[in-house]
Amino acid sequence: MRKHVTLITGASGEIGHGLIERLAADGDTAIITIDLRPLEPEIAACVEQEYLGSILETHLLERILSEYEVERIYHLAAILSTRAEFTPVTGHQVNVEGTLKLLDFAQSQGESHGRAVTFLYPSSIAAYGLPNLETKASAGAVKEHTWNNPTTMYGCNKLYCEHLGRYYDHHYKQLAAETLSGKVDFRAIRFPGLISAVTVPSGGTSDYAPEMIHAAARGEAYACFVRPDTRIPFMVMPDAVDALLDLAKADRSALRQTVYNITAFNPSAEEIRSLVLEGFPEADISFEPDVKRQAIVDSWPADVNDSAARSDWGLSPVHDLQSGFANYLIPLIRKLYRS
Ligand code: AKB
Repeated sequence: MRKHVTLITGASGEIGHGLIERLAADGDTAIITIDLRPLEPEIAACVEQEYLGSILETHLLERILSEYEVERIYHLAAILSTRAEFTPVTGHQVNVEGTLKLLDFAQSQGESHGRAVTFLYPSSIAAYGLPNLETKASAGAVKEHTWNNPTTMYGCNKLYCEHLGRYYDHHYKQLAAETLSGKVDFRAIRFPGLISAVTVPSGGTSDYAPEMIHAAARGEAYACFVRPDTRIPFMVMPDAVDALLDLAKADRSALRQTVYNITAFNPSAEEIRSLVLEGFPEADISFEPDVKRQAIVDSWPADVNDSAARSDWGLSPVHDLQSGFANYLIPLIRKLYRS
């Protein structure tokens, strides 16, 4: 009898950190992880088995297939938008070929145990591409099927993998004599920029918000790489983790889409600076826009319409902008750097 488990790829990253803590606290499932980097010791203590390596290593997935019955996959491993622009082929390998391997792995698991494997896929606002600032201003809160013309390798990868997931779920080997689709229950969230009080991101383009806050708490000067008027959607990490867990638990029959926007607030970079200054009045934050990274953020929507997530599976973030800063970010970040 193979043990039933939840698999998390990219487990050492920002979302993985919060997700493992929450899943372990719920205690409903044993967790196995894959990442190139080892988990922090207190997170590692929450997991059944930690595999060190790349999702591209076939032998790792084969080992897991022989040892465990995977019921749910959170496929978090990815190369983010800024990093992928420096190494687009590696970005494609990890983001697309890696996801294809995981989808195929989920299909094999589903076929071997006869039930669908739930596959949670974090997509991104990077899947959108608005051509200029006038369009961005007039587009307002964009719906999932609009403006799907990403300008980054990462955005292209995310958009394509949403389609790959839909293919495995609904159309896999559609010409075969027997029906093989339906073994992967694919569910994707287009995440906004995420801000965690306990980890700092790397390689993304929405990183200016978390970098600004963490630099202020460390007493370091920060030059923000986008203009003060730059606006994209954001959410604090605990709400992002809740959203993943809520979508994972949702009744399949309630889901009318495979891909859902989510958001909690959409401040300008200047508004983020003001809130950081309320928490850390000594903070030294200036603006030195990087023209090329600015262009990427300008191509992302100022807001997204998440009404489908709210009505289909009850998305309901706890924190708005004020509460996110006052009740989560500022107090926890203060504690992080004081200890
Ligand atoms: C990035 O900046 O690449 C990510 C994202 C918005 O998906 N944080």
